[in-house]
Formats: sequence, C-alpha cells, structure tokens
Amino acid sequence: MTLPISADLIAEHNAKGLEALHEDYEALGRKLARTGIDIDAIKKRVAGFSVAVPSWGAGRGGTRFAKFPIAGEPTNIHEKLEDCSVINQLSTVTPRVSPHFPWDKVSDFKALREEASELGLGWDAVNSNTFQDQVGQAHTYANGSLSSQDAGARQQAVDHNIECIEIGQQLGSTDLTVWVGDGTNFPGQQDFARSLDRYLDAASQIYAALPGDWRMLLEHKMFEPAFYSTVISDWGSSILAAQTIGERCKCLVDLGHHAPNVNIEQIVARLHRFGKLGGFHFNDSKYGDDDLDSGSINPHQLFLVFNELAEAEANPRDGFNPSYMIDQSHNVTDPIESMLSSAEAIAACFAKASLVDRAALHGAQEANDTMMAFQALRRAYNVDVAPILAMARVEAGGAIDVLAAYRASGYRARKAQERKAVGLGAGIV
Ligand code: AOS
Ligand code: ZN
Ligand code: ZN
Repeated sequence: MTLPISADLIAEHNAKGLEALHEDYEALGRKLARTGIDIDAIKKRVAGFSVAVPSWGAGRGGTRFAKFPIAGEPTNIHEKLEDCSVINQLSTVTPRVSPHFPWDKVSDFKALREEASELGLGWDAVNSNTFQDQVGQAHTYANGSLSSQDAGARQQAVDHNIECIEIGQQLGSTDLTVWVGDGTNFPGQQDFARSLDRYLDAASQIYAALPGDWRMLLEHKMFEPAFYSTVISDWGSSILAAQTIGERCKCLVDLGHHAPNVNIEQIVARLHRFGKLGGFHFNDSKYGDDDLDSGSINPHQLFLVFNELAEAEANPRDGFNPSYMIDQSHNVTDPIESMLSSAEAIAACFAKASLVDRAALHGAQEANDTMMAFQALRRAYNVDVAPILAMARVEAGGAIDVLAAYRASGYRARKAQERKAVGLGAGIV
C-alpha cells in the first residue's frame, strides 16, 4: 500500500499532542465511569464505525450559478481516489468511496479496484446518473428518465442502471443507489399517478437485474431540479415504491432532501420499523439546500438521527445494515478539509448516541417522565467526545488533529503543481 501522506509526518504531528490527548482521554474516562460507562468500550465502537465518501465530493462543487475551482483540484477518478485516500488516512473513518457513473467511467475497472486498494480504499454504493444527458446519448432525459413518457428514454435509463450494477460487481460494491431528477415544473405537466406507474415499472426492471446479494437504494428528494413535483418526492413515496419493487429494495435518506423542519429522526424510525432503512447521504441544510457540510447547521438533528440508529441497532427487527455516505457540495472550502470536518462531526454524533443511557431513557419513557427522558438524551449530547475520536484515530494510524495535520502536509499545494487546472463552469448538483 502506498499512501499519499507520509506516516512520519502524521507521527510527528501526533507526538506534539499525544500527552494532552492522554490527559483529556483519562479525564473523560473518569467522568464517564461515574455514570457506569466504559470509555474504552465506546472507543472500540467508534473504531468500528465508518462512512463512505462520494467520488464527486473530492472536487469543488458549485451552485447552478457558478463554480470556483481551486488549484490542485482532482480532474479524474484517479486523482479523486488519491484525495479520498488522504481523507481516510487522516480520519481513519472513510475507508470506502462511492462512485458515480458515467462521471467515473474508465476502461479497466479491475485495475481501478486495485488502484483503490493500493490507496487503502474499498468501494461503497454505485450511483447511477439519469439526471443529465451525456454526449451522443440517443434519448433525452429532459422529460424524465425512469418515469419518462418516452419508452426509449426509460429503456436507456434502465440499461444505464444495469450497466452500473455490472461495473459495481467488478469493483466489489453491493448497493445501487438510484436518485432520479424526474418531476415537473408546472401543475398539469404530467399525471402524478401515471408517471409513478412508469417509474415503478422501469425500476422493477432494474431490480430484476440485481444480483442476489445486492440492494437497490431509492433516494427521495422533495424538489430540484424539478420545482413543482418530483416522482419520488418524500419518504412516503419512497417506501411505497420500495415495498412495490421488492424485498431488497430499500429507502435512502439524504438529510437535505426534506421540507424545512421535517422530523427526519422519526422518518428513520419509521423506515426501520418496516425493514426499509437502506442508507443515508449525510449533509446539512439551512433553507432548501442539500449540500452544506454535515453538522455545520444542525448537529443536534444529526445526533437525534444517530440516536434512532442506535435504537434500531439494538432492535434489528428485519436486520440493521444501513449504508452511510457523505453527500455534500464544497463550494467555498477545500473539499478534503470539508470531508475531514464532516466525517468527524458524523462520528461524533455516532459516539454521542452510543453514550445514551438506554435503560434510563426507556425507563423514563415508560414512566411518562418527560424531563428525565429528554435529559437522558441531553446528557449524552452535551459530552465532548473529541478525545474518544482522536484516540481511536491515533490507534488506527490517523491524526489527532486532522485539519492541522492536513495543512502541515502541504498536500494541496503539491497537487497544484502536478495536476492540470479545472475550468470554470456551472456547479454539479
Ligand atoms: C441529488 O440531490 C442527490 O443527493 C444524489 O445523491 C446525487 O446523485 C448526488 O448528489 C450527485 O449529484
Ligand atoms: Zn444524495
Ligand atoms: Zn442531494
């Protein structure tokens, strides 16, 4: 394995903070022990946690107005993998990359799999793209893809998804994530029922091609690029579709794809209750956006989502195996820094949810003791888990302070010398 950041640099960086980290970890350990929590057990849980990074997230994103590239930005999947490797090397929680086709298409996927493995990376869910037309494509997606009235466009979208599965098999993925931009911009533009019928029929054809150990994850989104209606607009449409399509068809929750103030943690519990919780795209949102850095706006909501996940894990019903991925657009930051910071925010909420005294919570719920039930969550949320995360990272070869180590490495400046410049242009979604 040849990793992009020198192990000596990380060790040198860690040496400066190790004594303080031990002090903080031991102090927190004593504090947690007073409430019967073993800090090492929590650290072990954190060490087993991981979240995938999206290949496209390694590039500078943008809005529909503009994109402002930075020097040293990756220009192809090979460079993206290298950047993803940096994120994993320092954070130790992002060992898998989620690819997007055709953006990441290469001629030799076996070689790509080996290349990733040399960088310490595996592969997560494969994402199809039927929200854009590609050069030379026979049928346009302007009027939809899986739900289009045009049978040719529907078939093309089905074929593309099947091709994504085949590529994913070569890479070693076992999930296909399907997000379609299908929808309308005007009342009356399409019939709500008939467009869903067409979607269900086409999606079922993809499902029929799914290998036995694969899952198909349906991602709902309230709006954008369609601004009046979308075909799979919410978790209700998503679960109905997943139930119609088949057992291994599950729902994927992108945190930014809901109406403002929607209770996402309750959606998580509902989907799990019916065996349909397939995965997450983590990001944050302030208005109608789906692309801000995870935990940057509402870390408490992220904690509450993980609290439901901890409940689901303890009560697996039909199984518990959600796929976790970061899905953000980095418009004004170095994408590596944003993903390092987001991975830490996500792991922190996972750790805090692990600290919840479930017996106290359930006891208070049963006794209708509202304040103590709330306090069971509040106590865990208020703990600063940074020493647990840092200790887990150090033990796995990562950095105590991921951002400081990254900056000290001079990685981006080096890449600015090596990589060709990215052109200006509109952003990606
Ligand atoms: C779009 O809003 C969705 O979040 C999808 O996950 C999409 O495939 C991804 O953001 C890449 O554009
Ligand atoms: Zn998403
Ligand atoms: Zn999105």
